[in-house]
Amino acid sequence: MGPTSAPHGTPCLRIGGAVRAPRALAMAELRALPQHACDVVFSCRRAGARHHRFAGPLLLDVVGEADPVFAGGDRKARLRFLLSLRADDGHRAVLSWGEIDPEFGAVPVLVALSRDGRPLDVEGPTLAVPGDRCGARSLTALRELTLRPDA
Ligand SMILES: Nc1nc2c(c(=O)[nH]1)N[C@H]1C(S)=C(S)[C@@H](COP(=O)(O)O)O[C@H]1N2
Ligand SMILES: [Mo]
Repeated sequence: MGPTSAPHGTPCLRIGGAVRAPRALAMAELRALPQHACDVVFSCRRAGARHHRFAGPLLLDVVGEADPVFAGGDRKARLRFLLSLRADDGHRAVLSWGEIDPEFGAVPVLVALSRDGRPLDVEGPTLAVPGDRCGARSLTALRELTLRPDA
C-alpha cells in the first residue's frame, strides 16, 4: 500500500480508534504542536549500534489532538488502553497507554519530524522511544495510531 498523502502531497498520520475526533494530521500540523528533542541510542541486531537525535511533538500530545475517550477520566481507567502503531511498510508495534501517561511511565516518546537535523517531510514521522535497547520500535514512516481498550 502506498503512503497516505495530504492534499499537498506530503505524508500524514491517521489517528483513530477510541477517540472522539479521529483525524489525519499533516506534517505542518504536527510541527505546530510543542516540539521536543531526544537522543536515542540503540543497537540493531543486524546493523549494530545506532545513535540519533530526534525532534518533534510528544506522542501524548499527538494523540491528544484526537481527543481520547478517557480524557479527564479516572487515572485507573486509562490503564486498560493501548496504542497500536503502524508504519507504511506494515511494520507494527504496540505501546501501553501507561508507558507514556505522565502519571505512570511518563516516557517522552516522540513523533519525530526530524532525524539528526534532517526533516522527515518526504518519508513522514519516525517514532522515537527513548531508552529502548533495540531499534525495532523506532518505526519509520509512521502512518497510523489506533487507541484501543484491551477488551
Ligand atoms: N517502518 C519500519 N521502521 C523500522 C523498521 C522496519 O522494518 N520498518 N525496522 C526497525 C529496526 S529493527 C531498526 S534497528 C531501526 C533502524 O534504524 P536506522 O538503521 O535508520 O538507525 O529502524 C526500525 N524502524
Ligand atoms: Mo533492528
